[in-house]
Amino acid sequence: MPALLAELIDALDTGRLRIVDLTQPLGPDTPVIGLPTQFASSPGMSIEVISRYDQNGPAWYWNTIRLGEHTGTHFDAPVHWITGKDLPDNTCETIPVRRLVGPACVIDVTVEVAKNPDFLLMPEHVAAWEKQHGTIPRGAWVLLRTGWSKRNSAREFLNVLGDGPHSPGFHKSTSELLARERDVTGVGVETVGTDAGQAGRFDPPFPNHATMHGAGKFGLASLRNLDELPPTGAVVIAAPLKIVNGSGSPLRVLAIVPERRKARARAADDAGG
Ligand code: 23J
Ligand code: MN
Repeated sequence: MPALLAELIDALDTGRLRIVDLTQPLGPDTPVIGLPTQFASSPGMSIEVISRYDQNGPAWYWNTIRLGEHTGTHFDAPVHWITGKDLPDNTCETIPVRRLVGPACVIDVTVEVAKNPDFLLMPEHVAAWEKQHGTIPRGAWVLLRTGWSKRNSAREFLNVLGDGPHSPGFHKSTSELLARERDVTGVGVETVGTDAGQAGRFDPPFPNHATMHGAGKFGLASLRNLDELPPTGAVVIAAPLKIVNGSGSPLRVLAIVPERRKARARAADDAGG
């Protein structure tokens, strides 16, 4: 094996690197987005046994699943939005796989979102983050850490009030900055979609979808465990199913994270000179 890959495997074996699962469990209880009633809705997931070591298959167990492409932890391809419909390589099956792996930039707005569930990330927040952590590199996955995935019930997670859902997202100008000036690979969020809950009322509606997908960028929704990632230094692998003409797909999102060295090991090294 090439030394570089051997070192990767050794680092995973010894705990110098760790894999963090950024994925929600996927099942019939997985919450799906609710849209205004004039639009078709996404079905929740259903799962039905084909056979389970029984007369339908004496030695095997398997299921049939049915679900919308945008269910649970999922990927948004550029063709998902009308703004991205004519771009090259805009579907799940045509996206070059190199684009599915990239450095993570994690912007923590947990405190702001705790005070305001309709919080929108502004360019000023990105500027403040970059002052501390450096410029967001081309090809980065920008992950918005809101704490939203700690909302365990569907009711709290979707947070639908009399006037529709309330959850955080991006201001249009921030999506433009990330897509056009930083040339990110995409954005990832802990909420059910990459736009804020109230974004159906924004101009244009769902501006993060419109901007990101119009620029050929991707989305990741319903992520969790972002609090286990450092602001920079992790690598995200987000590979959707290769659905022909697919607009998106449920997927397993993994992050490779450098493990902060235990204080004890560091002290021993320091003592040893
Ligand atoms: C369709 C319409 C609006 C939205 C969405 C889908 C999503 O969030 C999605 O899953 O892409 S906001
Ligand atoms: Mn989606």
